[in-house]
Amino acid sequence: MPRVYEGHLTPPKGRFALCVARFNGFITDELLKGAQDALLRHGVADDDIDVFRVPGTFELSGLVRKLAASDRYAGIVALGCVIRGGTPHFDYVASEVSKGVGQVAFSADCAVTFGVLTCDTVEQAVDRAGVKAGNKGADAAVACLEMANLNAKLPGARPVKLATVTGKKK
Ligand code: INI
Repeated sequence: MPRVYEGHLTPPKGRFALCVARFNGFITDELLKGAQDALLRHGVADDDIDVFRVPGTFELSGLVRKLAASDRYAGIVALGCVIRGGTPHFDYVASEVSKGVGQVAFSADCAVTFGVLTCDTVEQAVDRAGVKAGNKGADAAVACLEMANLNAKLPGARPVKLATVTGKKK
């Protein structure tokens, strides 16, 4: 029989970072609540969740890169919301955050997932922040948990540093 590696929805050792943009806060606050609730309901301890806030979605990638490099997290979730306006700004912010967080996800040892909404309208964003289309923050948190769980099982996996952000050993 082949040996199958897959992640389960149970917390591995280590902390989770939820990185959230304040821009479009009426949406991102809901993504954050969804992400936090999803982790807690899957057994992640409240004390093992750190929330980091940045001004806008553009700032997420830099923060996610630094947190991944700290080796202190089993998982990092990026949460933001970009809504198309009348100028090309949307395209620049959406493109940079997807590339930036994607690059970190590709190279980091920890799980990095993408809970950034890129919507044409406010209504689409509302639907994806807990109304008609579920909560994409919760979805990204569950995906992060699964990947963190899988990472811990991979052959040759390196253990995450079990320390809080302030350096206190757990
Ligand atoms: N930031 C967002 O998170 N969402 C947006 O829709 C958005 N728009 O459209 O402008 C936005 N802009 C701010 C950007 O993320 C940076 O914070 C800003 O450019 C400073 O670097």
